Amino acid sequence: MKKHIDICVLLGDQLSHEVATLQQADKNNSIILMAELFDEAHYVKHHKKKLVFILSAMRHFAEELKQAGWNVRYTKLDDPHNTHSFTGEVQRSIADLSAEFEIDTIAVTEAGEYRVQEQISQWHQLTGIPVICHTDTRFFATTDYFARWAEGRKQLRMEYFYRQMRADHQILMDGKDPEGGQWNYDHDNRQSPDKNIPIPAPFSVEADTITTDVKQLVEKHFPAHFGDIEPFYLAVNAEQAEQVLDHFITERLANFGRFQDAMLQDEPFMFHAHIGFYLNCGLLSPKQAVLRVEQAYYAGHAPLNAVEGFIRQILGWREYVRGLYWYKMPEYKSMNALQAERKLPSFFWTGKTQMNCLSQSIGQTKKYAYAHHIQRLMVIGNFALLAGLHPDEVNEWFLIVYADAYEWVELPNVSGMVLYADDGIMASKPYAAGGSYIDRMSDYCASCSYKVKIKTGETACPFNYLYWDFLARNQEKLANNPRMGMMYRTYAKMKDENKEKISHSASAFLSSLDKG
Ligand code: DLZ
Ligand code: SF4
Repeated sequence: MKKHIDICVLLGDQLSHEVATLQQADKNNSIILMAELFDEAHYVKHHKKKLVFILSAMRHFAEELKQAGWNVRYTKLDDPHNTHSFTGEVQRSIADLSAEFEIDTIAVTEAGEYRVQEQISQWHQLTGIPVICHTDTRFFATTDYFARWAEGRKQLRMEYFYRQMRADHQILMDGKDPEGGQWNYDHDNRQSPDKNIPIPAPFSVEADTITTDVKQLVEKHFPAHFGDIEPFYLAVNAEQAEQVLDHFITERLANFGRFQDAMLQDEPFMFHAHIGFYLNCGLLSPKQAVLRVEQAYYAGHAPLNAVEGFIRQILGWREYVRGLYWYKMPEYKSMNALQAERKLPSFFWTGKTQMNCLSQSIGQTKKYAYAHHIQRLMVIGNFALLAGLHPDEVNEWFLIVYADAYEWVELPNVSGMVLYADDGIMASKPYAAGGSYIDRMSDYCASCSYKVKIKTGETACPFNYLYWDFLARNQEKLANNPRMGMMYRTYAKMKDENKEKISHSASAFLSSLDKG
């Protein structure tokens, strides 16, 4: 009689012993399926460093599983039998294993991306074997929790979701009240950078043989993909990812809050945590990260504005965008409320532009597969919004270039927060700004070919005239937004001559973009 087994599929962003598939499985009767797939590497052409990171982390995790006594069936990228899709690998495993085993179920934890969940939903019909799809318990909130919160609300503002999450999970609470009496300390979190405060060196680790092999594999199979493999600085297993979190808590957290929006020339990492890579692929537990940072506050190691700011990112924003993604997909992906149609300028792939803030942010993205939040939002994102770049192009770029990006987190941030393509489902107004905000929060403007104080003409900072031109172009759509009223009144009071100069400068700049 054949032995009964379950096939347990682990996706490349489920690299955690806590993931429900493993928690619910019986080691003696389970075969864990992991596979390196062209489908996943190609559907957008991921940054080379991101590919090295994910494939190396997958290989390290498979080794850990084997050492812990799991039976792992791992398909490498260059295995000649590799079908290169999740569905193909499930079907091939069943064909291979059926001779020896009776396969009772296929178990998996819900996918992060809609595209992959669609594939999972076909497995039962394709194979005839029952599929158990577990809830992803690594998140604080289930998709149902978010749907219950969202149902019947006119607006889905993160702030209210976050308050409910704080209360429900009793994080940073003083009974029924928020710790310190306020929910949000962002007014303390917008200090200009201070060059006299040393920025700690980021985590980095010597590549072991697994990572070295994967680097060669990626170079061989994906030579045309964007980005640099070296320097490879990312943690590739849970132990190293824990070290990155420790390092953040001891060295950076105290300054994280006040310098959250600050940018300095040639300083890609600032006081940020750089743990999104690990939270999003499973190497680090978001629940642990929140608890550790909360403990740091109660132990007196960091001020409340820093701790609350960090916790809002993880317990608030991260959970909220994931909830929103599943609540609004698939329609969310095709939204383009401002009818933005421009193609992505070629400098998004090279960093070669005279605009220093963009050159810095994109150059660092190419080198590190990372840029911090405010570079993504206020520099690159703000430019994409003001220049009217098509949401599909911007979404694809953000998904490709950042090693922490998966569609569930990237799409709402880009279509909702950056581009206002979702017509205000997420943000109460477009996150648009002229050059002076970048100047206040960085030292980029001092080394730029453009002059941030000049408003129009060839030497003017393009953000300045693009900002007003964006408002003028989208007047019909945005003028009635109460949070935009003041800016539209200011625009209305401008002399016609100045409005013409703005329009002329913007047209000249945008047509030069189109010409490449
Ligand atoms: C992002 C990614 C890449 C580049 N490669 C793989 C892979 O080869 N195998 C795999 O299982 N997962 C990979 N991933 C992560 C998946 O894209 C991710 O698990 C899904 O998008 C989640 O829905
Ligand atoms: Fe960016 Fe304008 Fe400053 Fe140049 S002047 S760095 S383009 S904000």
